[in-house]
Amino acid sequence: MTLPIGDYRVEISASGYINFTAYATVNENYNTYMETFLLVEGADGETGTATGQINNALTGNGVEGVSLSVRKGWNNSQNGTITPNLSGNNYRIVLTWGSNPRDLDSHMVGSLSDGNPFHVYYSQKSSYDGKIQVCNLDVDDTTSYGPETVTLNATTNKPYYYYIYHYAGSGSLATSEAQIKIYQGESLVGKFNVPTDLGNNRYWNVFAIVDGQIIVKNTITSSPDVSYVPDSESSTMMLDFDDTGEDQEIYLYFCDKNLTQYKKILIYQFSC
Ligand SMILES: [Ca+2]
Repeated sequence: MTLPIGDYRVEISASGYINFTAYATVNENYNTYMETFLLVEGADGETGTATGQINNALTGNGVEGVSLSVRKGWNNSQNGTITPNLSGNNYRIVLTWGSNPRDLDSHMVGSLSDGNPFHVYYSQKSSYDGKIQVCNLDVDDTTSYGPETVTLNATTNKPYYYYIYHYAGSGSLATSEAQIKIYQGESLVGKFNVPTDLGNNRYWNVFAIVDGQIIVKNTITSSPDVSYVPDSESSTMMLDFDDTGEDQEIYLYFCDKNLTQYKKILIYQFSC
């Protein structure tokens, strides 16, 4: 659904199940995908259980001394991960999922400064741009839950495509409860939950990072899509004037050759 920008509280209820409250933030020009909610049979006031382990996203090992907040009325067996802070403009992408399928694989495809491609995944765990490690698969988990972590040090302004492949195990991406978090520096800059209504193909094309922007794709296909960000030769720019609110704004749009917008930058804002 389309909603005005803001923070939302979502009340979920069904006959015979414990009510549940979730929270979501809707940002400008950004699709917010909420996680799949598993309602618990029973009535409000009953108790549930909380189990799980908190792992380091770089090593997959358990972490001690963690404080944990628990949500009321939720029968939760989800494991968690925490990730050490990054400096600069590096990105860390952390994949977690449920028990089945047992093995999801993260892939990162991009270009080096000399124009040659690179592809980091379980059988090519790192790639170098000269002496700079541009991409590294820090952890490859093959036995459910994750975390599986990719670190990217973007050395060009060309697109870096991130996608997931259902490598082995029963079930499908749609039933995997897969979730991806993107960290830039010390900030969580993106969170995605796997779509549950886009079929049973094995590739989840999640997003691309290009020139500091996250371009969301979020499709499930029979082969990876690593071409949805238009290259600079076929793109164009347009200026647009927005006077619909109290303030007036001038935006610069980047568009592909079909004039489909993929990036929008606020150039100037003023009040009359
Ligand atoms: Ca894996």
